Amino acid sequence: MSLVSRGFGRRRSGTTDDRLPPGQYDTGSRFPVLSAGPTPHTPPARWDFSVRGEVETPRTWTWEEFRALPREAISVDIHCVTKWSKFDTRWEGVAVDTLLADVGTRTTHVLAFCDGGYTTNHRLDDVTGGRAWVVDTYDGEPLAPEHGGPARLLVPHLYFWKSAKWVRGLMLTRTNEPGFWETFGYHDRGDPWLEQRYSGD
Ligand SMILES: Nc1nc2c(c(=O)[nH]1)N[C@H]1C(S)=C(S)[C@@H](COP(=O)(O)O)O[C@H]1N2
Ligand SMILES: [Mo]
Repeated sequence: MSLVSRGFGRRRSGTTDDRLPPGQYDTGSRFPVLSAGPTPHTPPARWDFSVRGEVETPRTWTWEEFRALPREAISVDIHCVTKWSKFDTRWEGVAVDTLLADVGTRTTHVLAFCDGGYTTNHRLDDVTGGRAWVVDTYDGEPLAPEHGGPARLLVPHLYFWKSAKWVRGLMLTRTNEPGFWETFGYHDRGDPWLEQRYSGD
């Protein structure tokens, strides 16, 4: 398992302030829960993960098949648009690069879909190149349901609403299709370092 660690150089060279994007504060050991609806509880036997849409070969993995894919450990800072940031969060899961490796696509956008109906959109280049994962483990333990278990998307370089909880698949799309919060006026991309909170920022 390879380890991806972001922010390490910044931590050594200065204070944690260097790691706080504009307008954010450090929430410390707390891990707030933000959910737009009730927490779904999908047992592993009824869970699968699909890549579909604008692909040559759609793929679906059962829970067991997903767990057998090459895994990575990730240690990253996360940033919520409600202004809390949390440093050095530790996750394990499968890189989106791995999930897209064999499907064949020439498209540019993706919509993550979830149990409960939540969606969020991404540019394909924001979830490839070692920048996004589907994670099932937090701090060495199975991901808790309120934090998105059995599995959630992790896209730590964008605001945390882009990290869809209870994710069940990726729909590759020809055009940009705004997701749940993006439809309600949040920014299409959500880069915390550019403070892209709302559409127009
Ligand atoms: N399916 C789903 N994913 C979601 C959400 C949600 O309501 N439903 N909320 C988003 C928002 S706004 C944030 S800040 C993070 C919160 O993740 P956490 O509850 O693990 O802190 O999940 C994101 N992913
Ligand atoms: Mo959020």
